[in-house]
Amino acid sequence: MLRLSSVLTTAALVAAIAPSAITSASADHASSPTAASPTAAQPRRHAADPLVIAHRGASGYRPEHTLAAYELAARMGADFIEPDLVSTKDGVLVARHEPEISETTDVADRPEFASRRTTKSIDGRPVTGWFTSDFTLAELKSLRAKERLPELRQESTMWDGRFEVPTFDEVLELRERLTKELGREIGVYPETKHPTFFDEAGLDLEGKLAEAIRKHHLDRGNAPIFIQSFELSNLVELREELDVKAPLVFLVAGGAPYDLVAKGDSRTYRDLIQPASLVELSKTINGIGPEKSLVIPRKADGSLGAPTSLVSDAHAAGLDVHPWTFRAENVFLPVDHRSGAAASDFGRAIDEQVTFLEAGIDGLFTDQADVGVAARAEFLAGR
Ligand SMILES: [Ca+2]
Ligand SMILES: [Ca+2]
Repeated sequence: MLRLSSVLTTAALVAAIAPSAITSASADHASSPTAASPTAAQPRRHAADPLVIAHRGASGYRPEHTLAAYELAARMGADFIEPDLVSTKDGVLVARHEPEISETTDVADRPEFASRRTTKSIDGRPVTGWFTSDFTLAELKSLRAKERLPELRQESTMWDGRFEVPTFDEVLELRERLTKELGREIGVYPETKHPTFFDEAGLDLEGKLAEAIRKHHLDRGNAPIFIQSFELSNLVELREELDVKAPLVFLVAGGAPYDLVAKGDSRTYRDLIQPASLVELSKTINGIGPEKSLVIPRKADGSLGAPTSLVSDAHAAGLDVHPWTFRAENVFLPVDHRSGAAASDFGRAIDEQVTFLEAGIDGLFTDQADVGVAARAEFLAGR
């Protein structure tokens, strides 16, 4: 049966959650009008221990978005593995951080693909390189992954040239195998990358994603999955048009979602995380994934500051908060958490993460799953 909401265009639905449409900003999710909406998100599954989400796999130790990186993260104790999803030319979802793949594969060294180098506009910016949308799956499978940050993560370069670009299906099969073997649920946290770019290329991500998670029995509100996006329209599309039941997470950074920019909608991420907007968003989404400085900013001197109201604002709207990205190397840490002389040396990352966990976050994205697991254990022991 066609749902009433599905006859609305995505644009109309996104417009419907404009701040001007908000009539109630009640902090009490259970009694707010949003809770009665047929499209309201499920009550927040709180009280559970915070989640350790392996950002691009154990990407601090292995080339990112490889089955080896995901598997190592699960064995280190991560609850979720995080594939970023892009499309091949023949419409297969594969795991890469960007459509452009010269940073994370050996494509630039392959003479047979030299002529594929080109420039495309991604989110309004020109990008030059090789794009998954110009390669069939068979062609992509002939490439090998490499470490994205070789100077910072020299040990990981030992694995260059050894792993394929995995399909989303292969990631979901790995999840099932590891769940059985480890005797605990390994969740999957797929991100749709640049949905507007792929729509314009005629390679829709959302239908394929919905199909894959249904095939793998993950399209339930309580399934071990979160679907994330920096764009808003495609989350609305997943919920309203594709009737996806799996939890949805809206990623938040600086600037503005590109789907809104492309439509001439002037709202920024900052507008969208105001308390009233979060309540309205909770009709569609189950959580937010903010850049971590939106939860605890750094002071002018680069040291860690005091928490903002974002966690309590999101919790008041019934939304989980999963900030990113926690990395152990000094170069990524607040200056008062650094240790050792080199940018690549590990600093006091456990302390940083415990401080964020004490601020009430519901999970964290980390490149070093073992560090996240240690921080969570310390936090839980002290709670
Ligand atoms: Ca991601
Ligand atoms: Ca789409």
